Amino acid sequence: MFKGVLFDLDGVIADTSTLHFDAWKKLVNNYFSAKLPDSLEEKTKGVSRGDSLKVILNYLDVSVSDTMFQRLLVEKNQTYLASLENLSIKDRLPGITEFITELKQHEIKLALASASLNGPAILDKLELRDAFEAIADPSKVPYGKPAPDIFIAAAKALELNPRDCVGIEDSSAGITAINHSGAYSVAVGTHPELKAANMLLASTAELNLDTIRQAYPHN
Ligand code: G16
Ligand code: MG
Repeated sequence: MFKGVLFDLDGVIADTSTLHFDAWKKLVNNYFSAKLPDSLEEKTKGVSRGDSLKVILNYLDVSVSDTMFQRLLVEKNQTYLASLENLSIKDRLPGITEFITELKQHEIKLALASASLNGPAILDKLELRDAFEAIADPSKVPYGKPAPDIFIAAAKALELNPRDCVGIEDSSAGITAINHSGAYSVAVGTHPELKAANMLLASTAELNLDTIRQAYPHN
């Protein structure tokens, strides 16, 4: 049986992933009078703020000065934070409250493995901060997702080997990261690239201890 669960945040715990892309779309409209295709959303999911901006500038085929790059990051975050203003317990994704309760009842430890620098503030708004034994700091790991660093850091913060942990993700970058960390990967969503996960669930509503326990290979 696994001893820890390493949670992604946006798109797994909180209904915030479209808010990120909405903020990018607004930024690109304001600064470049351009529209981003929906297909770009998957390429920015789970990817750090700076790496997401690189993906977007590459798509637009524009280069900007370092000063402008920083300004764009600040402005995107301001838009994103404004959209979080009314975030509350109601924005926990379906099944998350029940799943976390089940994990706690079985004394399974929880860690956050999000790329978001806003992770702790979002957990506060969702009233979930106390449920987590550890929050891995994305600013302290050398490489972001799809590198495994944040999942390795999250397992370490729980004093566990990644092999004894399950990682849960909604992005293909995140599934690659979990797979390379050594943890057992569970994807939630329907994007074809999520098929690289050890277990694929259509949505967070399907997360439950028994389903994962039965498939987990190191029992
Ligand atoms: C999230 C989102 C990404 C976002 C990243 C950084 O990752 O999926 O779209 O770019 O965090 O967020 P912030 O700008 O708030 O630091 P995750 O890992 O929680 O899915
Ligand atoms: Mg995510």
